Formats: sequence, C-alpha cells, structure tokens
Amino acid sequence: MPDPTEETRLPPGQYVPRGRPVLHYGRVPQFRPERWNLSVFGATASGEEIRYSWPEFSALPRVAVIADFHCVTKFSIMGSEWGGVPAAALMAAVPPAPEVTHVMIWGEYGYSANLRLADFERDSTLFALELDEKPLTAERGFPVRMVVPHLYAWKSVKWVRAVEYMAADRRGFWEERGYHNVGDPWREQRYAYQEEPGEGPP
Ligand SMILES: Nc1nc2c(c(=O)[nH]1)N[C@H]1C(S)=C(S)[C@@H](COP(=O)(O)O)O[C@H]1N2
Ligand SMILES: [Mo]
Repeated sequence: MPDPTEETRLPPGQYVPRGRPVLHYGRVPQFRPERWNLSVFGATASGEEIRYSWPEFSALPRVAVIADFHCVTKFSIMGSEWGGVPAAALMAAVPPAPEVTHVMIWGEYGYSANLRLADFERDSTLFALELDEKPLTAERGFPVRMVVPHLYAWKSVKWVRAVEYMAADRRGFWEERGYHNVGDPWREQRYAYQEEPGEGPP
C-alpha cells in the first residue's frame, strides 16, 4: 500500500523509487573487528584523542529513529528504522572544546563529510549499527554508518572510522567536488554555486 503521507514528506525534486538503492563511491571495505576502532580527535575538550574499540562502541546505548533519507541524485528512501548511538551521546561522552563549530565525519578510504555542530547534535543524527532491527549489511555501511536524515544523504557517511572536532569549517569529499556545503534537501541545497555567504568555509 502506498503511504499517503509520503508525498508531503518528499522534498522538492525528489521521487520514491522501487526498492532501496545502495549508492557509494569506491569499494565496500572489509570489517576486521580486532583492527577496527572509532576515533574522536581534533579539538576535544581534554586535548586527547579517544579511541573506541569494537567491543566498546558496540556496547554503547542505542536508540531507534524512523527517518526518510534523500539522495542528491533525487531518490528518497522513506521510513527506514535506524538503530544506533545518538551523536549527541557521543558528544556528551567525548566533549568538544568550546571553540568547536563543525565536525568532519571520516569513513574508510578517506571519504568524509563536514557537518555544522548543530546538525551533528540533532536528536535524529545517529551512528547507526542497525537498519530495520538488523545489523547493517556490508554495503549499507557495516559496522557503523552515520545517519543525518535532515541533510542530503552524502552526509550520511558509511563505514565511519573517525569524528574530527573542528574550530573552523572545512569541506568534505563531495563538498570539495562541487556539492553544497550544508545540503538541506528542503531548500534544494544541491550544489556549491547555490551557497550564500556564511554557508561555506571562507
Ligand atoms: N563512505 C561512504 N559513505 C557514503 C557514500 C560513499 O560514497 N562513501 N555515499 C553517500 C551517498 S551519496 C548516499 S546517497 C548514501 C547511500 O546510502 P545507501 O547505500 O544506504 O542507500 O551513502 C552516503 N554515504
Ligand atoms: Mo547520494
């Protein structure tokens, strides 16, 4: 049955495809639990880099978030249930220094995406380990991916390995390649040329 609310939940220019597309640049990395860690570095309040091992990270308390997810190539994936660690909980566990304004989320192979601290802190921003109550599949970002449902999906970095606290904004992988620095789908912030003063790094 089509869900009648989907139409009003769809940002401008988006459509709902059949099935659930999988999209990423490059190869799917292999997960080696004994070598895996997730690091929080840069301008931490303590000045130290914190590293979570897989047993540590996978034991953190999780919440569920139901959200739609919008790719800049115009497909939207509606109503997924993501389970994971709220970004705000990670921030509380590893506080940023007071001057931090942005974060860079780093995936395997150097993929990255920058976020304003306010976007990172949103209740719906998660380090997701589950999709629809099952562990993520390898191609969806196993073991951990970012979910930032209120921004275009290139910001939802798969295979996350690090969070960098930054005292100034810096562009990530797609933001350096012509995509919008903020990426709000409701404002169709697709490309860098649409950026207004204050929406990108100086
Ligand atoms: N590490 C990594 N994460 C990534 C990407 C990527 O190329 N590498 N692509 C992004 C883009 S453009 C989209 S649309 C979503 C797709 O997520 P899905 O494969 O679960 O649909 O992943 C995002 N996260
Ligand atoms: Mo995308």
